[in-house]
Amino acid sequence: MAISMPMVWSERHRLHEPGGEVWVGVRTPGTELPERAERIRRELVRRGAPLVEAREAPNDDALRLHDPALVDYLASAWERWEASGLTADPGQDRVVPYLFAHPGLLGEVEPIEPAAPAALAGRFAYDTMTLIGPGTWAAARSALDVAITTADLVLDSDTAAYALCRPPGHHATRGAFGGSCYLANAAAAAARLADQLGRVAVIDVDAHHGNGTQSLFYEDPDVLTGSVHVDPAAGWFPHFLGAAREAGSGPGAGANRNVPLPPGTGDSRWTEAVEGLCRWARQGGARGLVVALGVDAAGGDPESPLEVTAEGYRAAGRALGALGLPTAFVQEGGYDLATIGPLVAETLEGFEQAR
Ligand code: SP5
Ligand code: ZN
Repeated sequence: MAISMPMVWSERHRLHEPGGEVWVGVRTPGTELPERAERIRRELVRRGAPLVEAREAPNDDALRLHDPALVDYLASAWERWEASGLTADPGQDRVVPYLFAHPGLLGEVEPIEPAAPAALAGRFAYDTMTLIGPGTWAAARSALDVAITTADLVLDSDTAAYALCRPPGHHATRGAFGGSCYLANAAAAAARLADQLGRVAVIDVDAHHGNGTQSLFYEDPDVLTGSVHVDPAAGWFPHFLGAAREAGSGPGAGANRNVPLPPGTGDSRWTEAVEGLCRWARQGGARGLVVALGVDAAGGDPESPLEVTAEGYRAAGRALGALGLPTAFVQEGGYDLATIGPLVAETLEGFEQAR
């Protein structure tokens, strides 16, 4: 077997070195490492995928889904942090939020623009784990270039392409970042496809609920958003969102679908859930597809308790391919360095097998 769809990437992903994550107040090593993308690239090249360098997309295209305040913040967060002296005293070499502009704190009051960089971080970050370092902005911005270049290749070729995005994006919302995500890569690809194709679907197979993608299109009937994930209510990120009852609202009512699965779920129930989302997207009239391709549902991944195998990912690829739609794959999570490349490759091969 070989992979014929192009893989789009940017070496600028390497500029993002999260430097771990602050989890329950403790700086832990973290798993969203630069090596992830290198492993995937090597494996797909080995299987024949043509490598394409991302083109720089204009900011107006790339950033249109986000609040300009979030964009301005992310672009300047590291410089503000460094200038504040926090790197020396108390000696924190990444941007970490200090308190949060929680709705329970603010009520109806418009918050002050705080002078303290650690306070400002808590206006835009919704967790403590998603750290910002010197190259984070450049890398996050390049991941959007990768996603948009991929969508353009799909539109030009009418077939499929793969976006090797890093950092990932499906947890980023219009105005906030978290879950190792800063900017919404898959959503940007979906918006690009929807511009040309009308109604499109995002099917998110990452082990975690795609809360950012969901929220960006929650009221939009023309971007169907479906996600299969480990049940957040059972103790998994993002904890507060991802229930089956979240179905979209207003004109988007019915255009969001969540399939939470119990910890320990393996191939058969997981691939059935993916197939169900495929049927839902077809019945909903999707003319294009974005696959938010996290491979952290694999057994052995350190960030999720799902037990999907390489054969499960291949089966998911076949189901997605059988839809016959112009398709952009966008990389999300997947943290087991030994298997991340093969798992992505199996999915893409299954997809091409079914075309
Ligand atoms: C894109 C993506 O997959 N984001 C997932 C982020 C979930 N991170 C939650 C991390 C929770 C703390 N991890 C501790 C691991 C201890 N083994
Ligand atoms: Zn994930």
